[in-house]
Amino acid sequence: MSRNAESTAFRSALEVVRGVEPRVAAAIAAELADQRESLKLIASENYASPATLLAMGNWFSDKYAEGTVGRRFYAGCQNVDTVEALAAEHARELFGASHAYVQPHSGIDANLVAFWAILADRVESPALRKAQARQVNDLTEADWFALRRELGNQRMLGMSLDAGGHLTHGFRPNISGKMFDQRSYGTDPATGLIDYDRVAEAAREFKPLILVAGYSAYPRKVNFRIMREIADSVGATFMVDMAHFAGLVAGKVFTGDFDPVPHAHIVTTTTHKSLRGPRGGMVLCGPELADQVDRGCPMVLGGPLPHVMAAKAVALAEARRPDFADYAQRIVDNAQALADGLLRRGASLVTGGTDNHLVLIDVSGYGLTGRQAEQALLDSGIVTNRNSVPQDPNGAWYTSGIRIGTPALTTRGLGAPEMDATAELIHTVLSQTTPGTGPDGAPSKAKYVLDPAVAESVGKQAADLLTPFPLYPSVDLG
Ligand code: DSN
Repeated sequence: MSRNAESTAFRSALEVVRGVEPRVAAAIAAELADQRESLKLIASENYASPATLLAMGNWFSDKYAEGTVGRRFYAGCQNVDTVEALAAEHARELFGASHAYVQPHSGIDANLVAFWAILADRVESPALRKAQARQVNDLTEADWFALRRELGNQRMLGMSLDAGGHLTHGFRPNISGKMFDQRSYGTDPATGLIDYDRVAEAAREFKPLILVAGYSAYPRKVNFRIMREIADSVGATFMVDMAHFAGLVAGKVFTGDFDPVPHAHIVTTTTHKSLRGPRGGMVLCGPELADQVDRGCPMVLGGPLPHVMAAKAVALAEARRPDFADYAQRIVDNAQALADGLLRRGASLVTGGTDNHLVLIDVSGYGLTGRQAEQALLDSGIVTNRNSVPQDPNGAWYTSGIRIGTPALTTRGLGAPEMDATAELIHTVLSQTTPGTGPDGAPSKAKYVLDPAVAESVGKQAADLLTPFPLYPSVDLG
C-alpha cells in the first residue's frame, strides 16, 4: 500500500469530519500528534495498522446484526455475515481453535459471554434446561425463581487482583465478584510466582465451577497444562483470559504448556492489546460450548459492531503473516531488555524480571507510591500506569507499582538499545522524585516533588529516542 493512499485516506476522512464538527477533527489529529510524541509504555495498548483503522470507518456501523452468521434477527446481513465469518475463520486458523466468536465489544463482554456459556452448560437446573429448549412459556414463576437461585452463587476461583489477576475474574467491585461465590489464588510471597500446589489446594477446598487463569499484571508465563490438570481434578471448567498475551500466543512465542488454546475449555481475549487489532473482544472454544457462546448476542451483548468485526478480520489476517511472529518475539525481547536495564540500575521488579510483554516495578524501593511515580513519569513524557503489587500496602488506588509493557514501542520499531535508554530515563525520574506533603504538611500518597528541569530534560531525551521510529510513517496529515 502506498504512503500516498494512506495519507490521502486519513486526510480526506478528517476533511469530511471537519466540515461538520471541526473540533472533533482537531481532537482526532491531536490524538495522533500526542501518540507520536509520547513514550507509550502502557502494557495493554498498541497501535493498530492503518488498514485495521480504516476498516472501522464505514457503513457497517449502520447495520444491526443480532444473532450469528446465517441466523440473524434482522434482514440484509449478508455482508456482515461475510466479515464476521472471515474474522472467525482467521481466528480459528491463527489460534488452532475449533470455534471462534468475534462479536464481544470488549474483554469484559467476552468474559461475560464465557461465564454465561459455562453456567448454561454446567448448572444442573431443570428450569434452565426448559428455558434452553425454548419452552419458556412452560416455566412457572416458581421455575424462574429456582432458575435464578440455581444459577446464582456458583463458584469461581481466579487469580487475585493484587497478584496480577483481572477485575473480571471475580474481584468484588466487578459484576463477576457479585455473580459468583469467588475465591482467589495469589502468588508465592518469596518469589512472586504462581504456586501451582497452592492453586490445587485451593481448588480442592473450594471446588469451583470455573477455574480462571490469565492476568493483566503478572510478568511471567502460566503453565496451562498444569492448570487444566487442577481443573480436571475437581471437575471445574477451565477458562483462560489471554487478553494481555494473545499476541504472544498468535506469534507462537507461547507454545506447548504455555499456549492456553489446547488446554482450556474456553479462552477469552481482547483484540487490541498485544494482538494489535481494533478495540474489542473474542471467545474461542471447542464444540461443547460453541452453541452457548454463539448465543452471546442478544443473550449477553448488545448489537454486534460489524465495522469492528471487519477490522478484526483485517487485524487477524495481519497476525497470520510470518512477520507477526517476529513482532511477537521482539515484544518479549524488548521487555527483557527493559527489565535487565532496570535491574542493573537497582530497581526492584516483581518476580525479578519478565518472560512476557510486561514488567512490574515495585516503586516502594524508590520511596514512592505508584501514583506519585506514574505522575512524575508522565511529567517527563513517559506514559505508564500505576498498578498494585502482591500484598500491596497502598491498596488499589495509590498502589506501590508501575506496570510497563512493550507491545506499542515494539510496533514503532524500538529495540534493545532503546529499551536500555528507556530504563535509564525511568530510573532517572524515579530516583529524583521524592514524596510530597499535603496542605497540612502531612505525608501525601499522591503529591511528589520532581525538579521541572529533570522532567524537561528526560522528556526531551524521550522525544529524541522516538525520532528515528516515527509512528504511522505512512500517514502525513499535512
Ligand atoms: N484495562 C486493561 C489493562 O490495562 O490491563 C485490562 O482490562
